[in-house]
Parts: sequence; structure tokens; C-alpha cells
Amino acid sequence: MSPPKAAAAPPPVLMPEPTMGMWNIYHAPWLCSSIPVQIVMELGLEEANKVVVHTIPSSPTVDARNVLKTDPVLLRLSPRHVLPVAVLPDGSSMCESAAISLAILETFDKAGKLLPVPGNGELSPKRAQFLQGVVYAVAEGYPSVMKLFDKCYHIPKVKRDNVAIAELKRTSFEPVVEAHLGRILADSRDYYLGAEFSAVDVCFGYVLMVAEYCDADLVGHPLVVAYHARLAARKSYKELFCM
Ligand SMILES: N[C@@H](CCC(=O)N[C@@H](CS)C(=O)NCC(=O)O)C(=O)O
Repeated sequence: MSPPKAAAAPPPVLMPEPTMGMWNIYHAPWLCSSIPVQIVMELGLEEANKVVVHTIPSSPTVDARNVLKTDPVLLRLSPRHVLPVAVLPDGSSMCESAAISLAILETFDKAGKLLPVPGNGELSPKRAQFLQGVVYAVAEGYPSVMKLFDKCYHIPKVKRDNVAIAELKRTSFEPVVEAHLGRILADSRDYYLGAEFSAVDVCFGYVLMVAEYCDADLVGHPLVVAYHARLAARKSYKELFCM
């Protein structure tokens, strides 16, 4: 009788080269590349053949972090081994989820579906609020929730450093995310800028999704809970985060 064969290793995931002449975004499910990808979805840019999203497949045998460190295309495009990375029609590339999101909006959202469009040379207060919101959510909100994520991810609740989690919640997440959103939403607006959904809500939706994923009772403010529920009801959010 021959000895049992070891299970064959799954073939390595190989990411495609960017498509020249189009925008390309490299993405992995759950990572912050979800922010520009949700904007692409909201604007229907894949269907319109303007943007190609290359997604590292999500499966029990594929570790996106490993693909980032080994895939030849990603190693070349993202030497820091992080996503998102966007490749522009001329082949040049750019990183940073907020910058990529703003660049996509500037290029494709002339009608202002997800942002207040620039006026005739004057910066309107709403557009200023929009620019501030996108940068704040990604530069301040995202690191604040990720500090907590690092203390919660794959750690059973009883084994977590609950003292450190409570401290981070009090000193970072509450003032930076929860109290900030609570103040913005206090005049019973539905979204960050008012009655209309915008790309700022995409960014904060991502931060709140990570907070919920931590399963550490991070958000208790009723206005913020209701705001997150509104964001989570969108088709694009469900397709990205309710798999
Ligand atoms: N400031 C950067 C952060 C990029 C970043 O850290 N991306 C994370 C995902 S959210 C990543 O790719 N991590 C890979 C890893 O942890 O191995 C941005 O907003 O794009």
C-alpha cells in the first residue's frame, strides 16, 4: 500500500497586470482599499468600463497579506506591501486610500453624486467640510479604530487586554470618532454633510464597520448607531461587508 499523499498546496494567487488606458485599483476584501472600491461601486465605474478592480480572492486558503508580500505585480506596485494601490491609464501608480478616493471623484464624479462639486473658483463651506471629512476619517478615524482592531482581531473576548481596550476607547476612539460623529449628527441630519450621502460617509462607514467587527461595544451613541445602520443598508456596503 502506498503512503497517503500530502494534500497538494493550493496554487499561488497571481494578480493580473494593470489594464493600460484605464484606471485599475488593487483591493483585498475588508482592507481599507474598500473605501475607493465602494466609491467605484457607488458611481458604477466598473460597469461603465472606466475602472478595473483587481481583488485578491478571499478564501480560507488565501492570505491576502501573503499575496501582498509575494505576488510579483503587487511587489512592484506596492513595495510597502499595503493596499490600496491605483494604477492610472498612463501606467503610473498612486497609493493612499483618501488620495485615490479624491482622485476618482475629481476624475469621474463631475455631476457631484458623492461630493459637493467645486464652484466657480470659490471654496464653498460644504466642499470644505467634505474635504475635511474625507481626510479626517482616513487620517484620524481609521488609525484610531485600527489600534483597537489590533487588540481584538482573532482574540477571544476573555483573553483580550480589556484594560488597554477600555483605555484606547476612552482616549482615542470616543473623542476621535464617536463624539465627532455625534456632534456632526446632532442636528438630525442623515449623513455627514446633511441630507445627501457622500464619499465622507463611505470613509466613516468603513471606520464604523471595523469598529463593529472588533465586537468590543465601541459605539453606543444612538445617533452614531443609527447613522451606521443607514450606511450599512446601502447595496455597495452590503456587497463589500456582508459576505
Ligand atoms: N494610509 C494608507 C494605509 C494603507 C494600509 O495600511 N493598508 C492596509 C490595509 S487597511 C494593508 O494593506 N495592510 C497589509 C497588511 O497588513 O499586511 C491608506 O489609507 O491607504
